This record gives sequence, C-alpha cells and structure tokens, in this order.
Amino acid sequence: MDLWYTEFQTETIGLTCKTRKTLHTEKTDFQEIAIIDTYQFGKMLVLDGTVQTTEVDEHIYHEMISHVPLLTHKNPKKVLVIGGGDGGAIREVIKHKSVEKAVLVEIDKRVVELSKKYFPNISSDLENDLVEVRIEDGIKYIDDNKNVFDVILIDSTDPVGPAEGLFSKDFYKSVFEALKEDGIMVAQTESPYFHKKLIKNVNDDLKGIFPIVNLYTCPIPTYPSGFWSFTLASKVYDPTNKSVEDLDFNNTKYFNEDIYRSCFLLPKFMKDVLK
Ligand code: AG3
Repeated sequence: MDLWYTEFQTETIGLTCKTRKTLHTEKTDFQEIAIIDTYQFGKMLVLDGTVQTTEVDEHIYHEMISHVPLLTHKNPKKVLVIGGGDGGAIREVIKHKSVEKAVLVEIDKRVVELSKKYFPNISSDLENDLVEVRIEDGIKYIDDNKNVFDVILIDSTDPVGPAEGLFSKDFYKSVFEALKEDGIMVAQTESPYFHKKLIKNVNDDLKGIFPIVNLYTCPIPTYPSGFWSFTLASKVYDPTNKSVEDLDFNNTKYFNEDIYRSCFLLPKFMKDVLK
C-alpha cells in the first residue's frame, strides 16, 4: 500500500509526498514531532504538521539564513541562533573563520536529540568546540544577554505555537539590545505569497527599532508556495551597499556571490507589500 504525507500549508492547498516510512512520532511538552522518510525529499523533520527541514533542500534555507548576515557583518565573532534545533544554521555559521563562538538556544531538547539521531549531516556541528547548545526559552535567554552578539539568527517555526513570541515587537527590541553596536539580526519571515501581512508587520516593527531593514528571498521547494523570505535588520552595515569579496569558503550548494548580490532584489508585488 502506498502511504502519502500531506502538510496542509493553508486551508486550501497542501504539499503531498509519497513516503517510504514514518521513522518517528512523538508529542513533547512543546509540539508534535514527526520524522518521515519520503521518496522526493529524503528524511523530513515535521513539527506540528509543518515541514521544517528535509535532507534534499535544507541547504538552501540554512545557507541563506546564515551567510547573508555573516558576510554583511564582515567580522562576526559571536553568533546566536534562536530555534534551529536541527543544527543546520549552526553548521553554516561556523564555516565563517571569524566566528569564535556560536550559541544555539532551542526550547525543545527532543528536536536536538532526534536531529542528532536522524539528520547527522544537518546536526553534525552541534558537538563542535565553538558551539554551545542551550535548551531554554530564547525569549528569556535574550533578555538576560545585553550587548553580547554580533549576529543573531531567528530560525523559528511558523508564528503559531511555541514560536509566536519570536515574531513580536518586544522580542525584536530585546534582540536589538542583545546585539553589539554594529550587530545584525535575521528572522525567517515566511512566504511572500501566503504571508504578506506578517512580512509587512515584521518589516514595520523592525523599522521602528533598527536603522537598516531589508527583505531577501529564495526558493525553497518544501515550504509553503515554494518561495521564502528573510528579514535582515542591521545597526550599521547596509547589506545592499556592499562590496562582495570572494567567499573564504566554497562548500555551499546554493549560496554564492551572485546570490548574495541578487537576493535583495524584490519583485514588484513585494515592493508594493512593503510600501
Ligand atoms: N524553520 C522555518 C520553517 C517554516 C516552514 N513552514 C511550514 N512548512 N509551514 C525551519 C527550521 C530549519 N532549521
């Protein structure tokens, strides 16, 4: 018998994958976790019914959330990832030679444990000496840390359930304070087609706090609408007005100098959304 898994991305559309096997399901204090082996995308991490990461396309998201802010900063030494318990963002962050310490703050320890078991290529660097993994609430952690980080990445789930508070203006104010005087933050901000209101709200909130705010996009086949956005907010460095030096690493699959230059170019409907 064929078994298929569907994520209902909105009330009227879904992504359906033929599955080889359901490897794990579990309800934690925070969410429902499933790990499903699919024919098209390999193993998939699913939280509360929403696809977070897959073996086949995870590199796009993780490279884009990390390399864009870290290269814009120029000399990032201390980096914080909030959420991202699968370890993919951390793996990309420590490719930057300037990074001396990367802290991961994930609320659900089972996400970290299961990622280590089922996604060794994504979670591989969680054991790296430069990396500190903390199981706690990112909102609380950030309130206790002022003027500490060069770059903060908000690698959250959708803005419902455990991640809701990670999309609030108060949280962004705390992120501003946790950053050093030339710090940069990036948040994943959902689909330009399906979540226009959210993208506009985040943009407006961040513009009230940071002097420089820019949206950038990339295609991600397994996320709603296949097209995704990130919002970068910066105290000093302007990501759109930069000289792009050669990357000092070449082990990326999606990201390169051309993508770095072009990811901030927005289609007309997106510019209209942000007006
Ligand atoms: N976090 C963003 C995933 C959002 C996907 N939404 C959905 N499928 N409805 C990804 C975490 C990867 N480290």
